[in-house]
Amino acid sequence: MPASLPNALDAFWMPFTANRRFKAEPRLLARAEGTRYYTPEGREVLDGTSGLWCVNAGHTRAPIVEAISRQAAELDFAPTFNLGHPKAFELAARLAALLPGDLDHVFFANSGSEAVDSALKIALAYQRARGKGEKTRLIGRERAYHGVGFGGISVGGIVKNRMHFGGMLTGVDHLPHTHDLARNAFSRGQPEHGAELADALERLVGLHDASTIAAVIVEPMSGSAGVLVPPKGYLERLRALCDKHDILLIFDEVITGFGRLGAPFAADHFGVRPDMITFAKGVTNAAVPLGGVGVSKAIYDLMLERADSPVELFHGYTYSGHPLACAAGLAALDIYRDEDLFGRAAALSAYWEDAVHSLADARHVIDVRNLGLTAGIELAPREGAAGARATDAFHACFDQGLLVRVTGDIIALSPPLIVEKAEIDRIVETIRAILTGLD
Ligand code: PXG
Repeated sequence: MPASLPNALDAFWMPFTANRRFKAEPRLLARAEGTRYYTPEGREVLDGTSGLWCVNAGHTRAPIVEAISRQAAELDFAPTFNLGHPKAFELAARLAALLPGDLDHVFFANSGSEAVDSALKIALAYQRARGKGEKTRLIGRERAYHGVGFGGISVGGIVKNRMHFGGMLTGVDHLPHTHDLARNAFSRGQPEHGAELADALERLVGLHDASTIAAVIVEPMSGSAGVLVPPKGYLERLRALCDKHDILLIFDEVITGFGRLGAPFAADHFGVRPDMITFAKGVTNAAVPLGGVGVSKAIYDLMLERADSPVELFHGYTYSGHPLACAAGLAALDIYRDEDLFGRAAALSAYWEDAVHSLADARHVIDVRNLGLTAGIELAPREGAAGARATDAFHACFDQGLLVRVTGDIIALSPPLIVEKAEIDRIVETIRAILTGLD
């Protein structure tokens, strides 16, 4: 390429990417079907991560493709501010039926980040509407990922996602994370130790007083931080403390929703009921961006009754309930139901657990953890070069035809729920061989 011409990849400032490195050595995906991606040269790559934890039913599923295309021809856009179109109501009703307990109402956004900011704002507006307007503090957790909006990074706990962006929201505090290699390494499913970490909420209540705290938000299982599985009893304790102190509990289920743990939501898997659930990703099988918040009947009813103006919530997006997203969501929910994909994930999870734990003695591995169809394989970091070993593993896997995610020195796996046992074997064998050959 002549020096005067810009690199054809130059204009796109890629998110969360080392742009120089990528553009010098690009890895492109051109096509996908089922559990496979294909590069522009036609090379096959097994998708070990459901894209970014989102293509739960596998890629380019025909009913979703057809639903989107029919919808685009019939009604491309309709406002949902004081108007509506049938599929937004239909999808909200289907989601309300799928969401646990009394989470009977759905607010639509377009991404997980917007879902999180929406849930935080609903929490604040709810406390104010019930006459507790001094309850404004939001409590997150170390190592949490709640997207990249200012609300999400404020309650989030991934240092690099926060440290460059100033003071963020005021009145935010954090619980400690639950990752404890010394006590819990190589746990199968939920680790034994750490339920007492939830008691840190008592300390925060002691520090700030419950009368100032609106809500606690946690990922029931942290995905982005590298599959951090909650210790046995931890979420139950957090729920009990929130009840004791009249604090809302929000589960961020952007990753854990739609079958990832072998149940519709992590709240079902753990048997713990939050007051709100944020979702995105798998709701449309990632074919069209969509996010949202499942809201309890108690919150919704009170807001409608007590709000100080006819519009109860001064919040929403041009594309809240976009017709294409709703059509894709309805088709995705049909596939999940008709193919019993959440049940399939539950049935496969024992095979998955055995397979990933067979890597316990692979080179560099210092922890293996799993839940549902997720796994984290933690590697010993290279001396003075945190993250470098896992990044090399990511590149080697891709070149060997396997897509994985890495964060720090952790390889994160979350295959589509349609994955076959032979594909699970291939994922594990590829990783073992690559780790054996890696410095
Ligand atoms: N909450 C959680 C729990 C998430 O995992 C978001 C919110 C934000 O969603 P949006 O749609 O705004 O990106 C997420 C997103 C990774 C990875 O590699 C994870 C996410 C996004 C991109 C990469 O682990 N999770």
